[in-house]
Amino acid sequence: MAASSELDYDNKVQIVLIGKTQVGKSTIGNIILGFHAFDTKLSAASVTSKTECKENDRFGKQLVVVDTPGFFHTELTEEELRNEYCKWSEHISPGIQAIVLVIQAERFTEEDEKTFKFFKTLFGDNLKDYLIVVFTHICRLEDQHMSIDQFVETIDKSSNLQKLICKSNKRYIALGNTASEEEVQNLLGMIEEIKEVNGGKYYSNELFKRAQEVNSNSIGSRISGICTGILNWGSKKLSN
Ligand SMILES: Nc1nc2c(ncn2[C@@H]2O[C@H](COP(=O)(O)OP(=O)(O)O)[C@@H](O)[C@H]2O)c(=O)[nH]1
Ligand SMILES: [Mg+2]
Repeated sequence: MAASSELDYDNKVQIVLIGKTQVGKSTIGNIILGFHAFDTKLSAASVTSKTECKENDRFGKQLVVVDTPGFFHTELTEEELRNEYCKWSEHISPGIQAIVLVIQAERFTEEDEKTFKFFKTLFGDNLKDYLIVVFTHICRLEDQHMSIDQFVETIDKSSNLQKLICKSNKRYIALGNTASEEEVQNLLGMIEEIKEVNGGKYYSNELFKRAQEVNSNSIGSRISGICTGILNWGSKKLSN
């Protein structure tokens, strides 16, 4: 486990990569770390099936990156994925400084909306304070002479993604698989801004645990609502 104390907060950059399968999460992880840390492949199935943590000293910082399996993983159920995502906190303590949501710059589908909603619920309300959206496959935008700002403007205002982007202070960046060191440093600069705004506070294992408790309470209350409904229906039947 990559343990951190208050003392090395400034020197460390600890992040988790999240997003759908095949959008380029592992590729971004490799670009940030500067070596082939995670397997990447164009494949019908997801290549990454386990949450993995790798690190490297670069740009005068100790970079720690957690890569996760993609949402809509072809072989894992939503429940198995949820459990796998929860493992980031086994790799990093006391927390992460940024949550990087990797998205392909393309037209968004219902599947994408479901993905963004899943992550909003998984990380809870605090997600917005630590979120950076990284758009990949930007050659498509370049082909159409479109800037990343113009692309973000086209995203539906009522979508989960647009709401997340607005709430996170519009922290987004375009980073393709051919990104230069300078572009990686721009991303690291964004993480430094998050660190400053959050005043030395991590998205901690504790915050994550609390978000899971809220999730299980809301699932619990939904189940208890269904049970109450069934009981009410049964007692009405009996009294008729
Ligand atoms: N054209 C293009 N291909 C990319 C980009 N990022 C990743 N890829 C390719 O997409 C495939 C899946 O990438 P990977 O990083 O394994 O996706 P993951 O499932 O999200 O981890 C690989 O063949 C990558 O080389 C990008 O920005 N542009
Ligand atoms: Mg991967």
